[in-house]
Amino acid sequence: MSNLDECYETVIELVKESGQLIRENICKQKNILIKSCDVDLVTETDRQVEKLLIDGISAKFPEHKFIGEETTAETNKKVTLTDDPTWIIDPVDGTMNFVHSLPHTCISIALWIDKIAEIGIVYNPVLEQFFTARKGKGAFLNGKPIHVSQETELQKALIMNELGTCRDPEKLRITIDNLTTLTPLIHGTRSLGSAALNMCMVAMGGADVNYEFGIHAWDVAAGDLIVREAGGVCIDPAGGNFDIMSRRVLCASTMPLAQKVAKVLTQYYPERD
Ligand code: LIP
Repeated sequence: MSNLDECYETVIELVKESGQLIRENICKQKNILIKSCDVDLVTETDRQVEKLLIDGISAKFPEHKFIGEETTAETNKKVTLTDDPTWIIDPVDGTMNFVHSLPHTCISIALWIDKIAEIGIVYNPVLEQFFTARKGKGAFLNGKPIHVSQETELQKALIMNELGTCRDPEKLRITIDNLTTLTPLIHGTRSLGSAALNMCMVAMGGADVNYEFGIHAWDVAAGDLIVREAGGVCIDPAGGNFDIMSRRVLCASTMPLAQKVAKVLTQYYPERD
């Protein structure tokens, strides 16, 4: 078994174990803490899941590095992605949904080596949606291959997007302006409240585009690989190359459709991770 195979087998078991924590707690009373603003929340479960994943991986791969949403928030450390094997973790993506017991919430974890995505996993343990991808080996939902739609036309596109956590007036204005601009041009917009799940909807062909300004590396690190291994594309919302640290993402079923969306978007540039 290669080292990557061992990494994959190990993280699959840890994600399944972590999913149990989310399933057991989503309908319980929660101890909710506020982070950067009063809609940027964290719960004990977020922290427990992240600790379970980091402790489990470190036990087998002590030299591996981690970028975790909650560890980053607690230590207030600047996020740095090196060439080292690095696990990029959002322990509960869709925390607001989890707080409200809305079952669109997931664990998102990816392994990047030399700044290249090798493993991507997004698991919604409430609805039992287990999305997986390994570089060059395709993308799967519950073990079955998934593929993006073949949509290239804006007017036939279903687009995932989010208002996001940030309540910065300029960001809100741009977000709403973009929805106002896009809505007459497309089939419609949808929001699951989780960037990782939004990206997986594109990967499985249930939506044609997902874009968002203000997300973090941990929200998109796994979704990027899952979309690309499902035959889609992941780029910067202005049309250039995807930059995981830029806090900007646009993924789509096809490059022509991605570029058509990029052309109509008003851009927003958050402070980088
Ligand atoms: C969420 C993202 C979502 C964004 C939310 C929030 P979290 O991540 O997945 O795309 O719109 O504001 O950041 O905080 O639930 O892990």
